[in-house]
Amino acid sequence: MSDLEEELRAIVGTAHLLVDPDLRDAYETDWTRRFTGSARCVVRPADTAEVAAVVRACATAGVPMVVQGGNTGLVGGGVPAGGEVLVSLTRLTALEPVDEIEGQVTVGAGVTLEKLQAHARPAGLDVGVDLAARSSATIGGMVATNAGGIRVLRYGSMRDQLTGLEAVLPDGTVITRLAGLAKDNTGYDLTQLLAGSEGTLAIITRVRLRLVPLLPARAVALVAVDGTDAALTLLAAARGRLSTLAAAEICYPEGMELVRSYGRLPAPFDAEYPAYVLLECAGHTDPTDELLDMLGECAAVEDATVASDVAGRARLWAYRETHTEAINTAGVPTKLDICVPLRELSGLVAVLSETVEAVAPGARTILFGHLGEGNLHVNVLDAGEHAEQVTDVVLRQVAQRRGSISSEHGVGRAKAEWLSLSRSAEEIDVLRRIKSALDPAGVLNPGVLLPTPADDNVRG
Ligand code: 2HG
Ligand code: ZN
Repeated sequence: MSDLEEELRAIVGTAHLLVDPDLRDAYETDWTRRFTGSARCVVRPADTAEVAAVVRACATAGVPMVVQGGNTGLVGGGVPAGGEVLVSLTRLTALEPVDEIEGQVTVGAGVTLEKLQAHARPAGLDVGVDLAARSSATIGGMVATNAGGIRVLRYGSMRDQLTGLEAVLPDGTVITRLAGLAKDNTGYDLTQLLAGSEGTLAIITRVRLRLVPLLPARAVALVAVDGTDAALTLLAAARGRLSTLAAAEICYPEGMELVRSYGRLPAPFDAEYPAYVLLECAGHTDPTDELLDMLGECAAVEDATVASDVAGRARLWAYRETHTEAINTAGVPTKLDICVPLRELSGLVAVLSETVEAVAPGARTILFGHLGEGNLHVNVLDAGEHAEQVTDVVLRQVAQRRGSISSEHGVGRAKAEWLSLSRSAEEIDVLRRIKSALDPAGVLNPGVLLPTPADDNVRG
């Protein structure tokens, strides 16, 4: 074992330094199987002090690190490119008591979203962000990637829940800002700077979040519509009429078919429709009537099925939430996560399949996502060796429509080369200056988020 490994072992203990390839394996490939690389070793610190000691040891040895939470990321930002020390944060699972006066909670970076939800709910509070990977996604990773999910329409994304954090800088310095003050104008907001920085500026070890009221009365509608324009008409009606609107999601027949055969689910309607919208309402009192009234009056509704009980709601959500698993079972997808202004959504959807097929004949394009934000998950199966061209042509369609090449999954390694489609040269220069101010030696997550300088104009 080398000096660095000996030092890391002294910090975390033998059981938490994984050098053997068999033990490293689960950390080295993302769960879509698209990104894989071999780490020098995996190190699993237990708390902030151990993370700081690990970072100091690696920085002194000049060895780069890649940071990983629940390994549910979809852009390759948490798996090694090759030769890094992989710092896994899943042992940072401390859960402090819910602060019911402030309506906030402080948790370790490795706590899963599901565990935090279970922790907050007995106090009548809930986490404002929710997403399908809740059982594995960790709070630290969700902050580092500014995760979005199915409730952004109501509560915003992860950065909007954040009131403070603790993090280890690339030289091992610890910054702690966990008082969770509602008002605090004392200069640059370091907490917000680290949200969405994808492990390139610091390692987040603890997080303080504001919680939202737990809303026990819910109603879900799966609505058949005539296409994307009709879905937007329904969204506008839902926004205008439903004071309790909590989610507005969209999917299309190709995805519906995959999901149905994967989960052996019955057809939700007697006929197939060009698009499906899932609406959820949530309140302290039953929102079902409000939802039914709106659906009854909206001309865009072709057919609808509504459920207010727990099992019925889960049954309807399954049509939307199992898309990722169903697609993964069908192959290794090329995944793109984009958003465009809502007025551009229909035009984009109309050209996506043909855009993909022009560079990857026979590829299958599956679309679904978060209608409220114009956020589509473009999943392409059977792109074969054309995955890169698929990424390029789709992201250019998005950029032409003033959209974002990464709506909620982050840039990671997957989109770094295309960053200039969404950010100006001046902005990228500022991002680089921030990175080199905090991480001059480039030891944290190299190759993630920022393109290597030579690539700047490759895709621009
Ligand atoms: C979702 O909305 C996730 O379900 C995953 O963001 C999206 O698998 C995907 O492309
Ligand atoms: Zn999503």
